[in-house]
Amino acid sequence: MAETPLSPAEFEQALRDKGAYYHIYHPYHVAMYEGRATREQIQGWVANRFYYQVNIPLKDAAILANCPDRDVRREWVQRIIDHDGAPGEEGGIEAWLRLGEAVGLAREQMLSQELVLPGVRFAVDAYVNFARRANWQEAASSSLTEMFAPQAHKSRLDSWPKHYPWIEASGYDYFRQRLGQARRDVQHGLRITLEHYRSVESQQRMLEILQFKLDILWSMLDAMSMAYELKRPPYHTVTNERVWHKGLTP
Ligand code: AHQ
Repeated sequence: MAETPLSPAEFEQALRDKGAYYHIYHPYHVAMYEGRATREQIQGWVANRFYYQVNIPLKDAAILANCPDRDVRREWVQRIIDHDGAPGEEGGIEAWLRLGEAVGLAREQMLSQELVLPGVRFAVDAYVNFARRANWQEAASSSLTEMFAPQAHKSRLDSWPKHYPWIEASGYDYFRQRLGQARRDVQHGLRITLEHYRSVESQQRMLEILQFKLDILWSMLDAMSMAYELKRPPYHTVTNERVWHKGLTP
């Protein structure tokens, strides 16, 4: 371990270097980008990522609940509004539902979460539960995988229309609106992070936290690979039915 802490610029670079493990390099994501994904694999990705999207506001509300700093809260709260939509506005979750319809999924099927794979649910729940029990700075900094997200959204906007003409163009609104929101959110997340982690130990811990979040994103695609590429959804040796649990929310 280094003897002296990294400077803010060095620490930011160390965080950005973690981009090498971002989920855009996962074979499932590469197949979607290169036009090799089937309709079922695209639909599976949209239906499973919906569970991630509807949990982002819960994750951000957990951060707000643990954060005593009004100035941080008044900026962080925008993330919930972006996803849930201000009164009279659509918001990201609704835009994701439209992405679902654009790839041929019914709203009710998305909202029912019947397609959400156990591995995806466990990964997303791990993120929300981390945000509930970690201190607000650590939970806030775990959002910084979004440093790499604009590249992901842009790659979909660049490649999907030409590879998947069957997807209605209206479905792409979410990726377009998220481009600007992600860049703004990363600026705030970075300010909090570069301010908070000043010691060698805490900087090492932040790199672990970022790897934890990268693992969440990678594991979600691993579960989808098993189900939609390898044709080995949970219990496939026992039944063709979807028998896995749909969440234990009280
Ligand atoms: O659409 C995404 C989103 O709203 C968020 C919020 C943020 C967070 O708080 O952790 N992370 C995130 C991400 C979104 N999209 C992912 C993608 O690949 O489409 C990327 C993901 C992230 O990098 O964490």
